[in-house]
Amino acid sequence: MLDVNKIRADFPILHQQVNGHPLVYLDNGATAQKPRRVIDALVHYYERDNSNVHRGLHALSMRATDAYEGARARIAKFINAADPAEVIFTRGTTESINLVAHSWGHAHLKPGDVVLTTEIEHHSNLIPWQQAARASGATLKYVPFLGGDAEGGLDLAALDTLLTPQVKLFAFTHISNTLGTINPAAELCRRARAVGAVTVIDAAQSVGHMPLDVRALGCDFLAFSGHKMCGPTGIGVLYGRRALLDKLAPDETGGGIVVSVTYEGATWKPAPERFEAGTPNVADAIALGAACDYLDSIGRDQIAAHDAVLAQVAMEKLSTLPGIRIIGPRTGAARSGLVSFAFEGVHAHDIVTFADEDGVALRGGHHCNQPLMRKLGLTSTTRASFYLYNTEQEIDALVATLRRTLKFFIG
Ligand code: 7TS
Repeated sequence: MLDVNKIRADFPILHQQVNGHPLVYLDNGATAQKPRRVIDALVHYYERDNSNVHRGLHALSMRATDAYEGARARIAKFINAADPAEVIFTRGTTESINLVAHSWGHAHLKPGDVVLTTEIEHHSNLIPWQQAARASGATLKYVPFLGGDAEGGLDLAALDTLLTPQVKLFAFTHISNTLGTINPAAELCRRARAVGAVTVIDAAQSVGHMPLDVRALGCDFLAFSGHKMCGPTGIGVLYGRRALLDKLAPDETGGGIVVSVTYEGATWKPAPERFEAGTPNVADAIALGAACDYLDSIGRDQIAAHDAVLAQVAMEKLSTLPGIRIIGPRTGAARSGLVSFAFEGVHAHDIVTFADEDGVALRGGHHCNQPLMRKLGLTSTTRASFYLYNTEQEIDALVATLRRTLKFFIG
């Protein structure tokens, strides 16, 4: 069990009033708040060590380089990568997936090939594959999702026919940011590998919320963002298996990635430098390392259990509201700590605006899942997404504000 009161004390931002009410922050799927340890890491870096990395021989540059490379090693450990060189710093999940789609896609995809993804992806794990398929002449196919009690679960039986030797790459989300579905990622990787496909996992919603081990998952690439796991914005990671990375050309070129340059051309350093052209985001990378320390000091297995309890409590309490449609897997099914819902006749943006008046931060909209929304027969949902510092009392505040909103709109 998490000591939530103690955890809340670590997050300065949580102790404020919004519109005259204590802040109830339930928009963690969009971005998570930052503990003091992460904020301190940023301040420490800029007050003591700020310098460019990999270039200087002076004290500050060496300290900055050590801290930056130390953060890489820390993050490798956090996801159990075999080698820190398998951790490439990017701006976030979106940039990580684009890097694979551009570099890997350009080198490997050709007409007749199939790229497989799923119907429940965030646009960031959808549009890059549409573009890569278009550019190469490959075909993009989708694993459908189920309805009923398993709503939002992938149709694993359909994989039997979809996973053919023509499939060169299978990209799927670990956790859906709209449905809360937790996909059986290790099984998906195993089945993809059996037909020789490369796997890409979008771990944006999972890496800070549950134990994650890239070797146990058996994936080739895995993408995530620092800001959803208590780290800063503007920093993220692409994990790639070393054997694959060393065969890929960089997506972006410039300083820092070369062994030798002539007026005619250039040769690349190995990973990770090959993929980090220009001055990297040193401070945020270091603070992401601090976020790993923080989450491990709490325990991601404990965070996952806490998230799951809050999601179950939220679903039970929300289901007492008249006319609610809760989206995603039902009680007992694999579901993460987020709950999306909709009410006939009340727009999600109105719900979020009313909730804000009561100090409750929610998200309303299509959550960058437009094709999924259409399949669900919706234009938008309201989403409450939980994290380690949320409490059951905050779910009561959520239900209370929703009751007030429903009374206003429906009577
Ligand atoms: N993949 C998933 C599953 C996500 O939830 C998000 C962001 C991304 C990719 C993109 O991450 P970024 O850091 O590169 O932007 N999801 C959300 C959300 O649900 N609400 O705001 C952002």
